Amino acid sequence: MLAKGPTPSVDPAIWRFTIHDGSQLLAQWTWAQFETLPQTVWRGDIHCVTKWSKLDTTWSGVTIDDLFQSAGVTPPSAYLLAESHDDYDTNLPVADLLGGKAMIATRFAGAPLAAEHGGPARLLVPHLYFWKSAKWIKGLRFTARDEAGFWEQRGYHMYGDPWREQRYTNDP
Ligand SMILES: Nc1nc2c(c(=O)[nH]1)N[C@H]1C(S)=C(S)[C@@H](COP(=O)(O)O)O[C@H]1N2
Ligand SMILES: [Mo]
Repeated sequence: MLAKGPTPSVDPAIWRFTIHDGSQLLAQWTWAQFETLPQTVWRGDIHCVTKWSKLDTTWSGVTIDDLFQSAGVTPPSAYLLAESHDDYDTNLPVADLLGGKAMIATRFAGAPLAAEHGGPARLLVPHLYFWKSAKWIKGLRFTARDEAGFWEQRGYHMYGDPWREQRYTNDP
């Protein structure tokens, strides 16, 4: 799929990253605070839902484990929505973001993440289809149930496992 809309420009001076449980704010960081969090490098392949894969990419940023740990957040539910500055969102099981499987990426191939690819910060969940990797991310919101995000409300799969080719809502 294409981008939902034009590339938003997100100024690090006013950038905030938040974690909510429903409407309740659990934690927030400014860009300067976020940059002091532990940095992890991830190298591997990513898969778009349409056809392409990009092999051997290198990203760095903050793992969701480190993010929750630095905020003292224990997940209050099993699902969340990743929310973005272009009003995009996408749903994920919390378990799929833990154990080093996902990060808030701020660098690609060693350079600051380009705005076109979600800079200054995007979610990276490489084991799921790439629409789950929300660009221009502004926060994570725990939800009591698995709530459909932007593409999931428009016919795409709630989970999106590329190995099982879970593209559309009713794909097994
Ligand atoms: N905020 C936001 N994130 C998004 C999208 C979007 O439209 N808005 N598109 C998704 C889709 S469909 C894909 S394939 C990837 C594309 O990432 P790329 O532009 O870095 O290749 O971003 C995903 N994340
Ligand atoms: Mo896509």
